[in-house]
Amino acid sequence: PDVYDFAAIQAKWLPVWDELDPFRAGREGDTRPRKYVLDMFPYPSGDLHMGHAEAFGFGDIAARYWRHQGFDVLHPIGWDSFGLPAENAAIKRGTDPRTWTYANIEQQKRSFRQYAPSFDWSRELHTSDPEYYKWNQWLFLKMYEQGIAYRKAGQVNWCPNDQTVLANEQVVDGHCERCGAVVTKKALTQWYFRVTDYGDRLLDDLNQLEGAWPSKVVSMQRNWIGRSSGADVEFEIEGREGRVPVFTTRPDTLYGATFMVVAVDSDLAAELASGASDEVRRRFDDYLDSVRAESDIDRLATDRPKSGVFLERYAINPLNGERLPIWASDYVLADYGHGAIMAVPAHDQRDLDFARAFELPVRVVVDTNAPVTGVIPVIPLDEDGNPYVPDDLPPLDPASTGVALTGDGRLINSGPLDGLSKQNAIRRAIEILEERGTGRAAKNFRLRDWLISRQRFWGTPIPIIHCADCGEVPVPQEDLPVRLPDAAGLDLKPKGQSPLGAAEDWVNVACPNCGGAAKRDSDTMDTFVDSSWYYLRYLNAADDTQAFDPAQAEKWAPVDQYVGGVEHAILHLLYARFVTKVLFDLGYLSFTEPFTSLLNQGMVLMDGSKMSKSKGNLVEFASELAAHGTDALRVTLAFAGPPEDDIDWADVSPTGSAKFLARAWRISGEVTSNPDVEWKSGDASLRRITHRLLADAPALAEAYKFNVIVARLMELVNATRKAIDSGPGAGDAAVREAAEVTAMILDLFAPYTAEDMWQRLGYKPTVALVPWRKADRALLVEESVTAILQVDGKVRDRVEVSPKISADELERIARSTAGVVRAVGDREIVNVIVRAPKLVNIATRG
Ligand code: ANZ
Ligand code: ZN
Repeated sequence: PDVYDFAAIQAKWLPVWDELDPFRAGREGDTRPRKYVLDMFPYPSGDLHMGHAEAFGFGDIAARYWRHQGFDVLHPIGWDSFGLPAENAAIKRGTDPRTWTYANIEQQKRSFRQYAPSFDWSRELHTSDPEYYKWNQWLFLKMYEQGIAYRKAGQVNWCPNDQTVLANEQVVDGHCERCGAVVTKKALTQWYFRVTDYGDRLLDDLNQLEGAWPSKVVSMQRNWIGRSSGADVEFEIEGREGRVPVFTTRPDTLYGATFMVVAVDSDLAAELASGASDEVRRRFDDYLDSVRAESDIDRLATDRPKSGVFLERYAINPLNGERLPIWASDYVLADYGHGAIMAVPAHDQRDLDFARAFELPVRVVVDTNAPVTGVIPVIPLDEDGNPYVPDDLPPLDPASTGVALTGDGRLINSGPLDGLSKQNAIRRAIEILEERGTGRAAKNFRLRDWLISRQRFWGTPIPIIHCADCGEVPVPQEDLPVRLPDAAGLDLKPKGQSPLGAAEDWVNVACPNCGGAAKRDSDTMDTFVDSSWYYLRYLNAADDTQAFDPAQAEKWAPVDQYVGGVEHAILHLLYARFVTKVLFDLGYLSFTEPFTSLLNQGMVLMDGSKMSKSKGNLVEFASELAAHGTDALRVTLAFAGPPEDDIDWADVSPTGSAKFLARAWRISGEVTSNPDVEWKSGDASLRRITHRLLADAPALAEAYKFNVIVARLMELVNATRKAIDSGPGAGDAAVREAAEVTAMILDLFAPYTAEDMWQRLGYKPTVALVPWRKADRALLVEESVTAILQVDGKVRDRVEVSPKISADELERIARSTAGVVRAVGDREIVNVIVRAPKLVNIATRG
């Protein structure tokens, strides 16, 4: 008998595909239109897991789909192979991170081979190869030339466990993203990329991605960039030269400022404290020590008691000349805005909490009880929860209620601003500040510059040489790559300084500028630099003369379909977007967004929770692959639900998928008609099912409704079975047509089975390149009939309806048509006769 043996089929076709090399993109003379389909490249931390199987399965569906649509599809693969896990594993095992990394890559490659994504393997890359990271260094130096890469001293996030700095993005709720340790602050000189210069563009260009990226990702990016608008206001400080700017979103409340707060860990605070009395200085130093250990999240939390030290100094309000006492506190952050604020306790909750804690004055300047045109006033509640009547009420008193008035209202106690609404007062205040030269409109970003230096071994060396005489000297282009030294003999254990600093032969060099003794920068780059532009390297991965070829980028990029996990919703995507804009500005690219559309796949769960070794609920990719085969695994993942949803492995059935595949495959062996059979002679009802799928699948695929396509394939296979067993039989043209279409569409999900079916149907490989069959329009039209609608025997209207319409439905439609409604008027309906689908007659009286 005809037995479906997935292992035999896999073994049969792999070498054939190797031979045919059908997925190589961009061949000389290929005139097909192009698509670039990319999966986020894997990190080689072990073998592939079910998450990879899912994500790469979806990416491959897209790649195969576009090939059937006649596109030359670029679908490359590589490895994101630098990073901490390799280094930590190496430390644990006492080996070279290289050994561990490349062994894992080999393992993953073997698994990918079985899993058969339609990759163009000729473009394989590893970011830890000098051939790749050379171009990270090139990119760094380009940015250095532009002033986009720069070094500065500052308080940085420090992971005491990994003994390395972290970008803000890598601190999650005050903890290290990788190891979970509580992140502290440390004063260090580090390298940064000036992402903040791109804040507006990173934000505004998100509009282009609306609808093509998951809306959740777009809004996460928006929040992360966090643009706020307001004003910079400059304050003089008594007994001090120069003016101090503060950033405020509420310049309208300037008359309500009653004190100033400087970040306790800012330079200004240190300067002001150094001139204060011994007593104040001591209190300030103690306070600063206690604050150092806190995370920013804690510092900004609204629900903790306020703390601070009065510095015995005063600022002068530029609008009304008032003296404002200056306090140092932790609730103002040193690196946001200007690290100092004007405190308006009546209208800002944190300022109010502080004022109440230290008995500072509270002055209301916006009467939020006064109605503002066009704005529905929020009706305030009294202590018993009853609404105040918002008429002729005095403004509320935040000093006693403890609740700041943040809403809209009319300005009071504010000289030239009195009577204005909040928005108008903001505008007017900025005008006044600008007239007097003591402030201006300003905006601020939550986004910080990207801290890119790491004190670890397994990354791209920063191509800078430090010379006592010449300062920072870029490594000349012809000396790139700056290769990593051998790990042997180096102590990779984290100790706060880069292990590279101890590689004497490596670190000591002649200054390229003056020839004197100099040292290499011993830090390595954040691995997010590697992944910020890798999509361009695939275009000519073997080129050793340039990072990427702008002409190839013009042809292929940006990426048409990007697939990957939502865990990269902020960091990776933001950095790739940033670097793309930098390369655009440098003239290398003609587009500014790297990924035109994005699919975030869900997670593979087990019994509703994340799989992990420690929970003992790990479903291993390798064992599932061995048990069910590639095709059943891929069909199972695609059929489980919409790709964005999580898949619970306890709820799915790879055996069910295997049965479906066997059914489809058996049909291909039963077809008795020849390939040149006249389609039109086939059974019309089976043909209709086939052609509806051909017509619907493209829109379904492009909307990522892969599970629906699988369901429709199952329906088609069942209908074909029926046609063979109890219909026109295996020799009918429609049976052959259905089997061929099944094979072609099944290629998206089950490439081995599809290929074998294709051969059994009498064709040569490969089914992957078979053009999508055109749906026959004539088989698609839902036939319709014209129903005649009569009132008292006269034809009053006509409607097009389905031949299968029910009497009730037809009556409902008839009663609502314009012609019938008009004819009935206000007469009483006494009788309705329905002859579906052709006729309705309504009898009236009155
Ligand atoms: C006066 C004021 C009055 C403010 C008022 C708010 C309400 P976002 O929207 O997050 O940008 N601020 C400015 N710099 C700060 C810093 N380094 N640390 C902590 N807070 C800081 O917030 C801007 C507002 O946060 C600014 O506007 C400032 O307080 C405060 F009724 O100025 B505002
Ligand atoms: Zn020098």
